[in-house]
Amino acid sequence: MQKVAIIMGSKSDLPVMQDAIDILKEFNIDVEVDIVSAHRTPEKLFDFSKNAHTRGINVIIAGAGGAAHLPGMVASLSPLPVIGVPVKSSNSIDGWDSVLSILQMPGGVPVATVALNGAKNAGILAAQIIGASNKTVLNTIINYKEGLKTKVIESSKNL
Ligand code: RP5
Repeated sequence: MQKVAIIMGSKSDLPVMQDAIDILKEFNIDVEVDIVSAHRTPEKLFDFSKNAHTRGINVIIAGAGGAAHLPGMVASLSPLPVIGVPVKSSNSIDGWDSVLSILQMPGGVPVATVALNGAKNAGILAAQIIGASNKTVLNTIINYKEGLKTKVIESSKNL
């Protein structure tokens, strides 16, 4: 069973990160959810990042706000693909701080950064990464995209 770990810097990120949990559950992909703070629990961050791939995790989604170091630090320690979700949090000036903290990674340490509060897309991207080597998940994504197309076509009929 393929598994995605969804971590966030604070419980206050959960309302945003819930979108990633929901879409992955809709896709029948196993998720594990935890709070891991780069600044407040650095030892937990280290343990999580060093061991995630040995525990059957395939993709990591990491969300944080403000001085959002969590996704980048996880990516520096883990061999797994890391998707970063910039969160517009209470300590974020306008969201740009979170976006740029996650986006502007140095060469060699990629973080696939989604839009501000874009946890749903993070979940879909995680599923697509798994779907590249899993036919069942790939078919789920194909059906999901067909559904998006159908919705647009239907909505244009009702104008
Ligand atoms: C970040 O600080 C967290 O990811 C969160 O987005 C933000 C605020 O955290 P709390 O003060 O609400 O715990 O590290």
